[in-house]
Amino acid sequence: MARLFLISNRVAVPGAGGHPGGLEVALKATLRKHTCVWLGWSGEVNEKPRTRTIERGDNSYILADLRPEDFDEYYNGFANRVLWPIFHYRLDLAEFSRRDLSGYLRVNERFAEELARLLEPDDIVWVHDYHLIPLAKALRARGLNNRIGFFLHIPLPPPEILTAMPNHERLIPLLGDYDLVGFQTHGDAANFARYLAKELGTPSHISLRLGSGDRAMRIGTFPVGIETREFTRLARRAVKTDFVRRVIASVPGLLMIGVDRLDYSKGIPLRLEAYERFLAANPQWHGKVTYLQITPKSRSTIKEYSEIEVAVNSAAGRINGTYSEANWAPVRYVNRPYSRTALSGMYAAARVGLVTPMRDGMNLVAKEYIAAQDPDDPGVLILSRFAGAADECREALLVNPYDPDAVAAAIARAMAMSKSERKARHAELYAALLRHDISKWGDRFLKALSPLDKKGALSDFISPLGSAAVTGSAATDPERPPATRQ
Ligand code: GDG
Repeated sequence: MARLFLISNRVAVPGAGGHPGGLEVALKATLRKHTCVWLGWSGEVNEKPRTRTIERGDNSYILADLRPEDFDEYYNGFANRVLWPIFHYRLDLAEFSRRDLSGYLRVNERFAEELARLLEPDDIVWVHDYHLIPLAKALRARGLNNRIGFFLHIPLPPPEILTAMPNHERLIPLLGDYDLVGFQTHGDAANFARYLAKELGTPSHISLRLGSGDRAMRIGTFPVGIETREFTRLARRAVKTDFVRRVIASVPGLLMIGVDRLDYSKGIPLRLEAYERFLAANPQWHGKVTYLQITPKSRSTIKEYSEIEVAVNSAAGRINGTYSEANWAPVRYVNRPYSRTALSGMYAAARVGLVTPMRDGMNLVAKEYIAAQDPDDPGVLILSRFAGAADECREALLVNPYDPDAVAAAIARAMAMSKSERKARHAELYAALLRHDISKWGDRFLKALSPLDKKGALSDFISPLGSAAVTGSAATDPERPPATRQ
């Protein structure tokens, strides 16, 4: 029977602990349904790298160590200090001295080598995220003709930004060796098609042929979702636990919640500034609202990440210093992770969910917040229009995260919103979540990747690019705000 090979930078082995992340959540259902082999970096750095295999049920997890220079050049270097900032539209944070691709390509070769030893001709390969763009090329060079798909979890910027990336002309066209390249939103997919049209002169068409030979690379849109109903059930149980009851009892008035990895893309400093402006403009809410920001640290060895840590600490301290009373602090800033159950209960207890990334591929926290709400008395989601989730969550209060006054106004509006409006918005949001439930996500991608799928049978999955993608017309403009009632 064909196996499914999942390849990503990090591998989440069940029961092994580790940092929470969107990828783990996204792949859960796929791992349950298929016989999978999940290969990636073990998280360990060794002069003499080892490769270990762990078996869990029907699935195998292959964990490869990195050499110190690989860690430095591939992970800390090209992936996190060039690709991550530029794909999140932050040319100002990209380290152009890290332009050297060699370490990045070397690790991709290493993963390809491990895979080539294991793959049977009918196995399917599904590669995840920006760390592994060249993997298909490295596999094809070893003579492998398996179906290979790629999914980008983070945004893809327009060619005007992407072409400022060092070595983009060597890297981005390598996606042409995949059979299917998937994105979170139509905007990201349209950006890719525009890049190909501009840089390679490829006709912008739903089925693109890149490189030589007869392999057709296709582009599709596959918005990542969550296990909606399961998360709703989890939250319903969690609000009754002692832990969540104690959190609720300790908060005077209403709770507002933010949950993000400590990452500059998530917009935490400007979000705090918006809250500060809300407090300044709305003294009637003093003592009656508490903002709980849960922020597990990530990538703390990178300078930009330690800088953001300092900025967030100082903003939270400043707000509390200015507005706290003996019996109330406006901000609770927590730097540690919580269990998924505890998180779901805290989402459920919060009247407002504040999700304001400057740019985000999708953002699962927004979806989890919606799923956790009690439909008879739901909270309000404030969501950045620059999160992929904004395409689906049109009944959230959509905000521009660069404009703290607008976010402050949205907080005031959310706090005062009538129950009937909250219920109406929540019902629409919940229906949108079910339409893109994660239980269907892996199936949709794998069906589109399957060799049985003839060209034209893919219309469900393929973004409506057409020639509009080349001209950047309003029909595919990624910046075009979705319709909203706000
Ligand atoms: C990438 C893309 C895309 C967070 N803190 C804790 C915790 N989390 C969980 C959340 C959520 C996940 O981590 C974070 O997912 P996001 O989607 O918000 O963000 P990234 O990690 O940046 O993920 C993103 C995603 O991939 C999937 O495609 O949506 O745009 O950047 O599930 O709940 N989980 C636990 N404790 C915490 O303290 N247990």
